[in-house]
Amino acid sequence: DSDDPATLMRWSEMAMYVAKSQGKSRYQFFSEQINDKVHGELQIEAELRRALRDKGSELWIAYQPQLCTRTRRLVGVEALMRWRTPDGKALSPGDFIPIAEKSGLITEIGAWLLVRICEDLEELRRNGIELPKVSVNVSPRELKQGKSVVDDICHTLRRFGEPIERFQFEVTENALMAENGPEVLDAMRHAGFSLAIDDFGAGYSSLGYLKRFQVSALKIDRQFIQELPHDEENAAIVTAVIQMSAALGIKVVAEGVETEAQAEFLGTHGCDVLQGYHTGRPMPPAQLADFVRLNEANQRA
Ligand code: G
Ligand code: G
Ligand code: MN
Repeated sequence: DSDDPATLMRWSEMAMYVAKSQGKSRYQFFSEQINDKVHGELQIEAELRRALRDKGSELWIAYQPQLCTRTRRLVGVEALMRWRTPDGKALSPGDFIPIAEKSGLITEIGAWLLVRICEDLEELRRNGIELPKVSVNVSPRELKQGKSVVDDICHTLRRFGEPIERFQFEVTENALMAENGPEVLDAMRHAGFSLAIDDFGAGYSSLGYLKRFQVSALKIDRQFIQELPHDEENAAIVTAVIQMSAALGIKVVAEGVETEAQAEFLGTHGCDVLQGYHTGRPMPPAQLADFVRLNEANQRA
């Protein structure tokens, strides 16, 4: 692909990285697409690094309400990262989190995220609002740092006077098997945090993990919720997960609830918590304040 030895080396190395990212014992030829992809990712990584340095004015956090299925009272929120670049483009965490994971930048993002959440909670408190619970997504790569990450988290929360019990960490099923995963999750629980399994049913589940890690909540992946109540197989899966969780004393959160029919089905079958566009979209903190006030007023009425 080139007459120049240095370029040839660089491009073969790029091809090697692509091969490695797809598993062991593979080969991969270099192509222009690979060049574009690697350059695109490097550019996003550089911009993300800059955005973090700029005290995160492009980065903000959206909070999605979680409501009690029975009373529709707010029981918590999930913190979801958002990025609006200077040219007005909104990048989804689905696009930049995987890149941040590959480059290790996720560690800095995780630290930034927690501070920003504490600042948002402080601002809400000034407006007379205390959130019951905040769920934070943690990626497998963040667990790789080992138990010291839990000390760092506790340190930040102490600095802001935030109670540990207010925080829940969401991990996907594969995080339980990640390098240092079990130790870090144990340390989180011992420190007083609760754990939720995110996208439950979408990965490789080992039911033994639910017991082993004393999980507090299961979040049923939205692929199972989407076609409720008419899809009989999904209805059976969801009902079974709810029954199993109830027997284990684990709370069930339904993700991606988009219709009242889904909410009703979930209520009838004993699902504890609803999260989705139907009960509340991810929203900036100011809007969340209005949401909480309205929710409280509805509870009194
Ligand atoms: O909000 P959205 O649907 O675009 O999120 C896409 C994915 O990004 C979700 O799976 C969510 O768990 C993940 N995500 C959102 N915010 C964070 C974050 O702050 N840290 C990590 N590790 N993942 C996040
Ligand atoms: O993987 P995780 O559960 O963390 O992803 C949560 C993401 O799901 C959020 O980023 C949010 O944007 C998205 N989401 C939340 N509610 C709904 C919904 O009702 N429908 C769909 N399609 N996506 C949703
Ligand atoms: Mn989540």
